[in-house]
Amino acid sequence: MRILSGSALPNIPWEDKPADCKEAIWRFTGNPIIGRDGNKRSNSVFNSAVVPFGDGFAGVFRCDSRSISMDLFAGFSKDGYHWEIQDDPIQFIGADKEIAPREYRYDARITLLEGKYYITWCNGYHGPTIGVAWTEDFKTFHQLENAFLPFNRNGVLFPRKVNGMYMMLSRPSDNGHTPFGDIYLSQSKDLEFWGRHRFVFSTIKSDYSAWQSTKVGPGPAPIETDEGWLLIYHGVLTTCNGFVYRVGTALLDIDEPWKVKYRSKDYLMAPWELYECVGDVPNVVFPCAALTDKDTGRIAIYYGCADTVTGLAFTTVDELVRFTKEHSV
Ligand code: BMA
Repeated sequence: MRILSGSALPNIPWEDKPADCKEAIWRFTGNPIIGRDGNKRSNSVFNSAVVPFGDGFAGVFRCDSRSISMDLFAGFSKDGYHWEIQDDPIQFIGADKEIAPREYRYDARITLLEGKYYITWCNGYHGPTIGVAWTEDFKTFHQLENAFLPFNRNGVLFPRKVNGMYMMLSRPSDNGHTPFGDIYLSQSKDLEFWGRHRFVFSTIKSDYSAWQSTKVGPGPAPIETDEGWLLIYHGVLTTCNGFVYRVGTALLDIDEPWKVKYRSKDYLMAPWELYECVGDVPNVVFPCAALTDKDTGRIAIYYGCADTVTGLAFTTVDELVRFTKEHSV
């Protein structure tokens, strides 16, 4: 199985799978890689996105402040493990004055598309919607129109046009801690006007695959493979103690990515480690970024842990594709 998107990334953060590990995804032994005090005023650093940049890496980080305001901060790393996150939030420029004022910003994804890094995030505008911006240097961020009406979360762009259209996955929601949520795909000719909305997949309302029975939402930018678009997503179960967030995968058709070829019945990753089970919101693993190395098929996943700290985990295209096909719903 081969990764077709992106390029070779010989410096991808990496640890081999431990000999006794039975999982398709294994955690970095030094987790969490970013603690809750990742910048000057942070209460927590989680649900963040990173990409290769220059001879290292850059990212857009969700840092909730000590007044508990949610905002996005640029960060840089030489090795993908050690991050310098700026103390001041990103100032987006160029937005129409109607949508420019900041309400809140969180849970960014980054997609390298036609030579620019596009940031999509949950953007407050009379309720949560999907903000869109681009940067070339992680210094100046140009904000475009919000993609959708409120309420929506978890917008993520595909890394190329498909059939001449830009494509975005998202999860329409409500104005609170949404107790529902299915994944949809929307299309655009210009990254401003979005339409041709297509249903992708929903929750599974039975104990057949209960970990994804309350809501599902797209995670990192889809990875193009020779078996289809590989989507890493989160699935949520409602328990008597609140929501539990786990990780699943799906393979979407290359030319019609709203068509699901395979989708994991069993989760691939769940809150098992203490830093995932204990924090400001317990029992959350929430993937927002995946680095890929085209040459080796290696994948490094960055994920939020218990809405408090940031973790790193490893897998390969072979592991994810095989698991998704062998454990498909
Ligand atoms: C979701 C989002 C995420 C968060 C998760 C668990 O609705 O707000 O940012 O990680 O809830 O609290």
